[in-house]
Amino acid sequence: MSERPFYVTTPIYYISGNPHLGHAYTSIAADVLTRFYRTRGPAFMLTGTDEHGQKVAQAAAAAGLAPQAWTDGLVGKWKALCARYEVEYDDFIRTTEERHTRAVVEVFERLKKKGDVYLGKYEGWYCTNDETFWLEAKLVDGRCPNPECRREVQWLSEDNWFFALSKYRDRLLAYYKEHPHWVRPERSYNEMVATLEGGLEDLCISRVNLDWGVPLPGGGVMYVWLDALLNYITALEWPDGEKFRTLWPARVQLIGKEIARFHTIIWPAVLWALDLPAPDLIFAHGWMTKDGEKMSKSRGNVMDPFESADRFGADAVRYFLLREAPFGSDFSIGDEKIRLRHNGDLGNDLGNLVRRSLAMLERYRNGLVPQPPDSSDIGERVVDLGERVAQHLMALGFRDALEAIWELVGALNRAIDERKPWELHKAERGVELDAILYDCCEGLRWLAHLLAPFMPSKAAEMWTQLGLDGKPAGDWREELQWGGLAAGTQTRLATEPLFPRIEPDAA
Ligand code: ME8
Repeated sequence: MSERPFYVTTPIYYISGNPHLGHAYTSIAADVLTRFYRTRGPAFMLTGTDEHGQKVAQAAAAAGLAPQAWTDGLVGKWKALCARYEVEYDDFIRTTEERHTRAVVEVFERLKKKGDVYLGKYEGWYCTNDETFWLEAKLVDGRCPNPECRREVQWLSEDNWFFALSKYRDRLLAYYKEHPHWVRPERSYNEMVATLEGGLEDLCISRVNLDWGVPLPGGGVMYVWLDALLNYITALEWPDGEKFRTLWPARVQLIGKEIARFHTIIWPAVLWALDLPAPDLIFAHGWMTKDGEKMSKSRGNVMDPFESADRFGADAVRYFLLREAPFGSDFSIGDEKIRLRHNGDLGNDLGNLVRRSLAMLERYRNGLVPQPPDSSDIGERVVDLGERVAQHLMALGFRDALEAIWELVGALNRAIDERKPWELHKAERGVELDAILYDCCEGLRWLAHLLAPFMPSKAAEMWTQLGLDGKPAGDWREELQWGGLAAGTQTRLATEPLFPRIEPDAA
């Protein structure tokens, strides 16, 4: 491919506690995209942990630990979350690593040299939970104006460094107008344009009275948000690294919608101040809600992602998260919802299809894939399915992609119900029996390819049951040609169903 490699990032998560399912959501979405793009060429996924700032320092202090000891103790859990959900990142950056802190200081020096950073006095409020500076006029009833937070804020009167953000306002507005798709979904785009039209203040970028952060020449530490945003380039060894040269600008940066302002106003301005291009696309996805509220640690309504994976299987949770709602929308989640989709879409539709297709093949043809029929209705109907699913994925339409894949699941199940292979067998109509059996197996091969980014383990199991070596891989544009499954392939139906039924919680 002539295009540059696909580079996707997730936010780096605050290491102020254990991960919850909301954190898994973004990382899984990034992994699905990366796995898809890897079928077509080189791809690189970055994730990591945001380890500085007051919020992390307070969590460490509450646990009676020094911040570094606290983050060292927790980072394994965050990596384990990725492992549990088979999120195969290419790099995991911690903002306490030297490769990062060194580059952060370099950014500061360059911005200063350029005249985009100046010394001033910050007199105003600070919300530790959101790690955000708020001017007096913005507060709501004297509290953090973020409706999701509304916590008490802290008064700051500090001599700090400022970034000349206001200088970039016109360029930002022009960029938004010229690139109407660079921030998605549209709701976020419109909100950010409105923010820009309302005017921009310069941004305080240091904390002179804190010591948990990247130390700046002359004292104080870098403001945690600027420190954090820079991870997307420090991990690539900006300024001179080969990775940086080949991967930047990122093709997609995934974030939750609550951090859109940092990523779509501050971040591009900082990049421009460094003479770097903005990323191609920032996608601000919706929130997972529980009992009507955003799932978050501070609300105490979190789901433990390790428990969910133990109960439903990591692949089923991955499927649920991306099938339940369009990526830009909020959606509510709960065990019962996951269970119903598991038993329905996965168990009844997909799992049963695998089982009955391969069981009939075993019974009537000793498990050997027959000759492909001269023509296949199903093959003709799905001829462009791979391309359609690819297009949905490129537009981050995960749900649309899965719905398109389920057209094939449905078509195969209906074909079995209508053509009744058991009757064909009884009536010794071998040619017709071979035709439906072949279509089912070939359809399963397609499904394994199409589902591999979403459910890597289950897709690999389907592949093995089909008697194929390795795992489903390769460019769909080549692999998804109807008739690709070789006649004579010895299939191996597993004894266990692919998605064993899960009973309701006894509680
Ligand atoms: O904001 N639904 O870190 P964070 C969907 N360190 N996604 C959710 C979610 C939910 N209920 N809860 C969390 C920070 N997320 C900063 C980011 S980046 C330079 C610095 C996901 O630990 C979602 O991706 O608060 C959200 O943006 C992120 O976790 C916030 O993680």
